[in-house]
Formats: sequence, C-alpha cells, structure tokens
Amino acid sequence: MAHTGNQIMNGWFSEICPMWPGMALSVEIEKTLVSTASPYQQIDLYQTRSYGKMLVLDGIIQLTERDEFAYHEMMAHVPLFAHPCPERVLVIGGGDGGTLREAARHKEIRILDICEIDGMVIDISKQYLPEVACGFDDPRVCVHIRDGNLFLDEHPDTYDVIIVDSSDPIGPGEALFEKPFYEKLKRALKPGGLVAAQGESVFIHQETVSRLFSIVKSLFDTRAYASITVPSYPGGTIGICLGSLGVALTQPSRTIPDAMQKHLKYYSEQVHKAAFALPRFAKTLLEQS
Ligand code: SPM
Repeated sequence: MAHTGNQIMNGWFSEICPMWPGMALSVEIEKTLVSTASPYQQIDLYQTRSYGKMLVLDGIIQLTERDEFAYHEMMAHVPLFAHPCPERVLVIGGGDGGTLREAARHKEIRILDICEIDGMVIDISKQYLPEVACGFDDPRVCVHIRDGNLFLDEHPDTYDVIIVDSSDPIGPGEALFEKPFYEKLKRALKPGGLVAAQGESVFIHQETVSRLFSIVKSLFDTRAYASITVPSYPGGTIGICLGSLGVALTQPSRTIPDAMQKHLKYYSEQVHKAAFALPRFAKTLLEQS
C-alpha cells in the first residue's frame, strides 16, 4: 500500500505525496462518508464544502463531483473521436465509472469492457457517486474485476481503443506505467487501434512524463500528449499520453453528434485540437524523451 502523508486538520484534507514534494492540495471537508481499506488500497470518500463528494485512494484525490467532467470527457472523447469507428473498447482502471459514462455516449461502440482490479471502488462509487458510476448501467458494458496486465495477456488483437484511467504510479497503479504493460497494450490493439493513458503533469512530474512518453515512442509510430485542466489535481493539470497504430491523434476524425453535444461541458472539436498545443518547455521535454 502506498504511503502518503495526507491528513485532515481543522476540517481541511491535505493531499501530501512524495510524487509532488513540497506542495499540498487542500480541500475543505464537511463529512467523511466512507473510510475503509480494500485488499489493494485505502478508500476514502468525503463530502466537501465546495467540490461536492470527493473520492480519495491511498490519500490521493481521484475525482470531485465538481470537476470530474473535465478529466472524464477528455480521457474518453479525445481517443474515441480520434478513432474513425471504435467498435470494441477497453477501459483499464476507472472503477468510479466516469470514463465509461463518457465512452458510452459513442454509439459506434458495440462492446465496452472495463478491467478494474479493485471491486470495492466500483461498489462505493455506485453507492455514493451515482452520477459518475451511471457509466456501469450501459448494456454494452462488461465488468472484469482483474489485474489489467493479466487481462491484456488474454486479449491479443482485440480492441480499437484502450483507455488507461489509472491512479498514480504508486500503489496498485505502479505496473501501469512500465514498458511491459505498454507492450501488452500494443498487442491487444487491432490494426489501426490506439491507446490513451493517464499521463500525469508536465509541470510537476517531468521525470515520470518523460519516461512514459519514451516508452510510448519506442512502441508507437504515432504518438502525442494532450493536456487537461482539472483544479482538484495538483498543479491544476493532468495529461493524456497517446499512441496509435497509424491513426492520427491530434484532431477528431468524426463530428460530434447533436445528441452528444448537449451533455458535453469540456470537450469540443476545438478543445481536442488545442489540448495538444503544449507550452515550449513541455514540447522540448517530450521531444527529448
Ligand atoms: N476516473 C478517475 C480516476 C482518476 N485517475 C487519475 C488520478 C490521478 C490522481 N493524481 C493526480 C496527480 C497529478 N499528476
């Protein structure tokens, strides 16, 4: 289990983590709704004063009800609109259901698998975060409570799009940032397929981002890195690291259907393209990775 120094003091939760030393993100909380340990991690759920409910795994904020739409819309729609026809899709991690909720808006998808190692995250999200976990209600969704690495071994040449909605590379998410995992992701893709993974922050995790991007570069001819603004992640940004077997990534290949438009609060065609416009230091970092 990962050890973070997070603490609650005078009604404020502070996220303190060795991955971002010397800084802490604090959120005022009103009530602890869940505090329990699964076989994999500590799971806490808080009612906050101004960010709605907040899910915390091993002391690290995973989502708040107020801003989860930004992360989930981008994690789902950037890869799914980049692909011309995503029929079979896999989400690894993402046990809260938010990425599934957004992915399910794509009518092209016939099979929507999710492989999450910790079934307790799913159960708690269904009970306390129904507007996020409603992704599990879609009839195309098939839930696999498994280790993502093992699951991929059994599914070669299967998916058009794989989305890795992981926690950070400490605790159960650690193996999802290693080259053997990316080799398995590549093997699990159909020709023309693509992968999109939670890519940390170019501001505060340069070493991690550089290492992750160099893995993607070594395996995928087409690769790119996008940035998302999410206030409740440290530094206020998080990235998506993408690699494809030939499909262009930096612009949507389909138009957004009218029925979907009304649900979107963050993703648009313009935002898809703009997310890949990175500041100079980040561009240099990725070029040199
Ligand atoms: N479906 C939500 C799961 C969240 N996955 C990402 C969580 C990342 C939390 N840490 C952010 C650190 C910033 N680099």
